[in-house]
Amino acid sequence: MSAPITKLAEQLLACFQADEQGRGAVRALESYARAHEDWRTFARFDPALYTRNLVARNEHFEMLVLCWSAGQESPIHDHAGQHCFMAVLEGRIEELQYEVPAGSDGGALRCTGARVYERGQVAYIHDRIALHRVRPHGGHPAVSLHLYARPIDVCRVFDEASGAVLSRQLIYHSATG
Ligand code: 2CO
Ligand code: FE2
Repeated sequence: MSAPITKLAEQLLACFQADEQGRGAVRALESYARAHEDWRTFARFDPALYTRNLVARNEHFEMLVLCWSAGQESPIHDHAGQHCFMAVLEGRIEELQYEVPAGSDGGALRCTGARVYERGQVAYIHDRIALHRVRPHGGHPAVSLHLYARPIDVCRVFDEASGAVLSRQLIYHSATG
């Protein structure tokens, strides 16, 4: 019998084949995050930076387990025009959203909101909504399951104070479980 996380990947593939927007993905991620623990096979922490561990990848999406030690955080970044879903698997995760002020030709980004997500909750972001920064909340480590549709190999990262933008190649810390 296949593992719950393998079944989730199959279910998501069916969702995206039926509908490019992947309606149904949120429900599938929520159900998985609330009920299962086999994601632990993919979880690896690194004291130096948050890790990105590949679970599944095809032409429609990629799914990763991200491990966040206390005090680690992502840079402020975008998502290459793709849909990004994030389900919390363990701990709590804070998402801070940012925008580039209208008409600005550089200068500080504006923080437009912050929200803490609990285990089993799913966040969604797209470049049309905001940029974001993600980090574990409450001084504890956290683990999250990320679904990008389509896969993202490069994103842009932004300096909060200056608004300066750099292109960043995204890497996997593990790809075999
Ligand atoms: N997008 C970041 C990454 O894939 C994680 S923040 O949640 O989308 O590294
Ligand atoms: Fe992100």
